[in-house]
Amino acid sequence: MNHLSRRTLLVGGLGLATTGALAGCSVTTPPTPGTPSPVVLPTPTAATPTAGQRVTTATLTPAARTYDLGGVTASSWGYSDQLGQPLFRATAGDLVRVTVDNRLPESTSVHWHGVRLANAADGVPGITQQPIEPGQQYRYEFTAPDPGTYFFHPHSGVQIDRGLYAPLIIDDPREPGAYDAEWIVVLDDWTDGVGKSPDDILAAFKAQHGTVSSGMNPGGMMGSGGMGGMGHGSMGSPLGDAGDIDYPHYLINGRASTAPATFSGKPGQRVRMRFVNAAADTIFRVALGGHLFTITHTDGYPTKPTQARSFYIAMGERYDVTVTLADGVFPLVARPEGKNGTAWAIVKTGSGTTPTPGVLVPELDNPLDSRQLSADTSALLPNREPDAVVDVQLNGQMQPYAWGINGKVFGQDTPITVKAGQRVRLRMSNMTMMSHPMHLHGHTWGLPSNGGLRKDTVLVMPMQTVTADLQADNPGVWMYHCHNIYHAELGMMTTLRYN
Ligand SMILES: [Cu+2]
Repeated sequence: MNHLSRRTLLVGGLGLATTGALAGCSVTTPPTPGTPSPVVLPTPTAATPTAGQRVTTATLTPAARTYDLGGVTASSWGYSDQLGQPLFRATAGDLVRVTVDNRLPESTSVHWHGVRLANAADGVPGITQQPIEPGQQYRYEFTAPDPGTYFFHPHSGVQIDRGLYAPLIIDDPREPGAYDAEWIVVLDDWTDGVGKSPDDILAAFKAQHGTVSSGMNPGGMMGSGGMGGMGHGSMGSPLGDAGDIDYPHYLINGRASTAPATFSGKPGQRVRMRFVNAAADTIFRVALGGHLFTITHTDGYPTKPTQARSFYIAMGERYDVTVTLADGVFPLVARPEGKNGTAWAIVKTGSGTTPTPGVLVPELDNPLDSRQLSADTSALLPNREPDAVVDVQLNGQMQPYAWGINGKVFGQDTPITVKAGQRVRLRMSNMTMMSHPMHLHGHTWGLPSNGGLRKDTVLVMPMQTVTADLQADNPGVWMYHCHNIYHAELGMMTTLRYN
């Protein structure tokens, strides 16, 4: 999606329909010709709208699709013929009803990343549902309680490293709307259909899978091109090793650097930019040449407005910023940390020379990370001392490639068990030389060291400890894992559970 005004987004089709509770209907993607009629599964998450509750419906059709990344054609899997679409948009309090019609050759699932939904709709096969098998339909139903910028993706293997992701925007019915336009900017790292497939990369990692030790270990880097491209400078980056894989392409809104997306605006316009990092293994630093960002939200929740020339965004994180557009043509750059290449787009408000991908963007120096943010008072968890403190160690290393939590891989892990109603303090200590974006489903932490900043995905840097408080008010079995999908699949996952 290129430039779309807020109004265009609100009324635009994009496979989404909002209706009254009694008149629900959905806009479906036409079925792929030649495929059999799907089996419709019962809906374990069926919910009845409460009086006056709006119902927002959509159908997602994960299928094999071909994408033009900009002169580069990639056969992959996605939800739409437009990579990184369809945008799903609802209003806080809506009952969301999404039918997933699986046309993939393998089973799938959809996880609604960051949404504080009922556990049964969380989209984790083997934990909250059966996998959606090829040819089956599955319906997710949940109330989306909190406004913000989210996204959705499978929780099945390394499918997120294909084209299976799209933004999920929950609008605030009381949105102050102090902006003139809105741009959604989705970042990704890309190899599928042009380099090694995500499954091949995972298999190569597994082939050298070792034992997770619970001590400190050095990191390293693996290239996806030949699995041998070692050694990128992590020197000087506070993130240490930020990712393991050199991707052939880095994308903004589905476009490689050869044919960047263009955002068109007017000088003086105030734009809200909603950034989503849908990458599997890449942390980006983001800047808009010649401009200053005001960060207003992270992971959906408002922050104290904070100015930044650039910022880090890890896998699974979201940042909303506002920017006042200058007059001219500017590069919007997302540079993969510790890797070669760049994702970029063009912001055009007037005449000027179109920049090139190699353009120097001084704003990229010294980026902000979430440790420099604090919560807006409207976003604070009620002030309360923790009832329980849980210490979590993040372990692993590159050689042999192994990642785990508390010295265990997922499957051999000991779940984190808490009690309903507790205020739980997680202390996550990273014993490795890599950065791990740790994500908890169904909850949003408050970070006491950041004035209570709300996050559902927090980057834990090498040898650092992050303290994160949660209110146990959403019972179920909730995944807690690294959002580097290869780390997660190799074992860096566990669950937090209570009834
Ligand atoms: Cu990790």
